[in-house]
Amino acid sequence: MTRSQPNIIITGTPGVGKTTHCETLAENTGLKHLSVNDVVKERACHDGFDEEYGSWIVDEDKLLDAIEDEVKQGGYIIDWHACDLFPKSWVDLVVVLRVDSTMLYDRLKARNYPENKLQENLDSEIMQVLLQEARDSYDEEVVVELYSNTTEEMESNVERVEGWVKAWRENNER
Ligand code: DAT
Repeated sequence: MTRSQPNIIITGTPGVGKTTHCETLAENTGLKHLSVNDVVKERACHDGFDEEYGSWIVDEDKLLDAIEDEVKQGGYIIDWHACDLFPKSWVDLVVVLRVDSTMLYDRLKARNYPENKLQENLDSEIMQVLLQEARDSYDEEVVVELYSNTTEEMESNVERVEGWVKAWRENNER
């Protein structure tokens, strides 16, 4: 099925700036911000809450079923700290946001993350886990790595993705 609007994944370690980017992009492009976290909670796509990590245990099959009909139509910015579960055919662009570890430490500390969760996420960012996951799951030309340390970087990232959306729309006009 061809989409009349593109689907974009914005991924990266928690605290990297996914939500902030998605909200601005949604406002500027008219694409819809799909917070997977909210879907997991609101449509109960989970097997309960993991108290130790303070996060939901996601049922990926349920999640995909819950969003499939909408996402296949196109026009979504998917906001999630994983990307390998989404079928390649759903996705036109994968943006992996990156951040320096000192900056990430401060952001997660400000969110009162417990020490084990904070350390795990710092390790994950340093090891480029999400970037690798994106590169393993999607074609090279679909994956873009962008830094999100400063407001200036965020603004330039948003502009860049907006430019990409504009070009996609021009190339896919029907
Ligand atoms: P995520 O959705 O990836 O967990 P977020 O958008 O909630 O991240 O951002 C976490 C915090 O960091 C939030 O207080 C906003 C701030 N932030 C994110 N990206 C930033 C950037 N590029 N420059 C300055 N602050 C940023």
